[in-house]
Amino acid sequence: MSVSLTRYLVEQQRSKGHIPSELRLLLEVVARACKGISHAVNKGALGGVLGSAGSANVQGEVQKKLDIIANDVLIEANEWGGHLAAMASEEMDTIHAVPNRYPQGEYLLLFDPLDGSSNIDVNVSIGTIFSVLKKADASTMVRESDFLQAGTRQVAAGYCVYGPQTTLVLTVGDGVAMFTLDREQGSFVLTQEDVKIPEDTQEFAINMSNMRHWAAPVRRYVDECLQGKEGPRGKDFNMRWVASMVADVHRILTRGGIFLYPWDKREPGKAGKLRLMYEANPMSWLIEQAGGAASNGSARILDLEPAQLHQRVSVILGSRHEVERVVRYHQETAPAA
Ligand code: P6P
Repeated sequence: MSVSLTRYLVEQQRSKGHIPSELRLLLEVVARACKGISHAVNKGALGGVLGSAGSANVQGEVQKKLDIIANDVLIEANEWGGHLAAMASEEMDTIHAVPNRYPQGEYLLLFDPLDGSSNIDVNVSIGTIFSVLKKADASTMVRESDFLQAGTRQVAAGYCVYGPQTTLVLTVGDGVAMFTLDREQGSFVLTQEDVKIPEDTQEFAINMSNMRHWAAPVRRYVDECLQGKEGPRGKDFNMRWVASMVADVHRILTRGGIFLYPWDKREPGKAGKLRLMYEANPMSWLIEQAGGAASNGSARILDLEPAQLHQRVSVILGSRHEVERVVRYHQETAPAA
């Protein structure tokens, strides 16, 4: 008997008391929105959804048509449910408060509606990343500052990867579960629960073209991996880089590995490329819930107190022993306190 996402969430609610009904409803609405995005993505050229939208987002990046479609699908799906106070997206400058014509809820939804956009037109896996927080004070009008909470405050986090399968990966703080979209039934079916990442790995993921810009600890770590059996690690490593965080993280959750998008000296004032609130925090919680680790090189990502909604962060996450090694290398080169 297959277990649907709905049944899994009801059982989580009933047996573990982990998720109130409003949060369960929210997660089911997000999953339904991801189904809609998957449908649009799968149409590709047939749906006239490829290519640039001719606009730029708050990050100054060229928006793809599907970026905007995915954002609109998530906004429209989540506005009326009564479980949200507001939403925040990589594609929107500021928060989107639930319109007054709908009931306001206590949850805050953050998302990167379509991560990995550079891969859309070349038919490589992309995905939606989402994070759920609770509004601290239910009595006040929702503001951007309500979103500025550390990753440890998340009540749910996940992503949906649009690849050979459409797979929803979710945590509500009781481990990580994976649900594969059964297109015949039109529902997400539980295909793995209690996901665990091996503590060691022989596979690293980083954009090697940036090597000359990395800080010394990252350079040392990657150099040692490249030296293989003859080097200090005494084993050979493999390298992967999809340039879709969702795809790289899904591989790591499935078979282990380490993912690095570190600070580099191309723009020294920028902490990193990836965004803390709707990329690094949800992915870091999933990785930790699966037994891995996630650091910015000197601190646990989930402990970082955000100052801005779209702030960036250096990301090193995956198999625990490998992340700890990279952090150790940073500590060994950190200026004496
Ligand atoms: P680069 C996609 O644009 C993204 O935000 C992540 O999904 C991905 O890991 C990274 O950027 C890829 O960056 O510089 O290798 O293209």
